[in-house]
Amino acid sequence: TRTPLAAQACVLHGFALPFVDEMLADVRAIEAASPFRHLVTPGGHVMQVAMTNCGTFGWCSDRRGYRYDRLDPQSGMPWPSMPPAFLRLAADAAGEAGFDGYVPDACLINRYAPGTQLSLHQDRDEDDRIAPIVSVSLGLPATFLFGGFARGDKSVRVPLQHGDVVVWGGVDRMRFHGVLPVKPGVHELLGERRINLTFRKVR
Ligand code: MD3
Ligand code: FE
Repeated sequence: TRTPLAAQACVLHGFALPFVDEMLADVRAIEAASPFRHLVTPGGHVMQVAMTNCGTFGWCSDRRGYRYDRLDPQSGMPWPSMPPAFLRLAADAAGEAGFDGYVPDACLINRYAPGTQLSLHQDRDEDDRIAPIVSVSLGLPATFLFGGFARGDKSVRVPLQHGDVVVWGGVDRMRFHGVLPVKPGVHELLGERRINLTFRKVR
């Protein structure tokens, strides 16, 4: 089933479930080459969310700023390539939401421990500000904050479960969004973790 959030944003409940086993095996291979790490923000804060990437470009943050890079700064090697199952899921989900021909060139993988939150922000480091972002939630549930186009706009709370996919693009691409602190719990496949994959078109 599908829950509309706005004109060009929706939740596809359970859409990723048929892909989960393959995706988790792929995440294990990705983290073996490019481990999850806590990035430092330009302001000098260590991010609560642990991150890694796959695809042509990976999102990075350090004291110099936010950017996309072809190389993992920790290994000096290119980011692991985008697994075929990731590309298939991203394109299928985007198509289901009305965005045909979606080919992402980056996948940011976020790992949340219980208590971890992601404060309200916009995704503005991509050159393409129209192409959809496809987000896949795995493991512990979370409450997602779906806001407006200014930080102070009212936001709605959207519960996200293991296997849910959110797609947002077009006019809704630049909305503020965030994640409330993940509640303590143990997921049967992932244990005390939530993993979120966000597919992006950077260039
Ligand atoms: C709908 N990640 O990595 S994804 C990020 O769960 C990020 O890890 C969050 O925001 C996470 O940049 C949220 C789901 C999502 C994100 C942003 C949206 C859905 C959205 C923006 C507008 C509408
Ligand atoms: Fe974001």
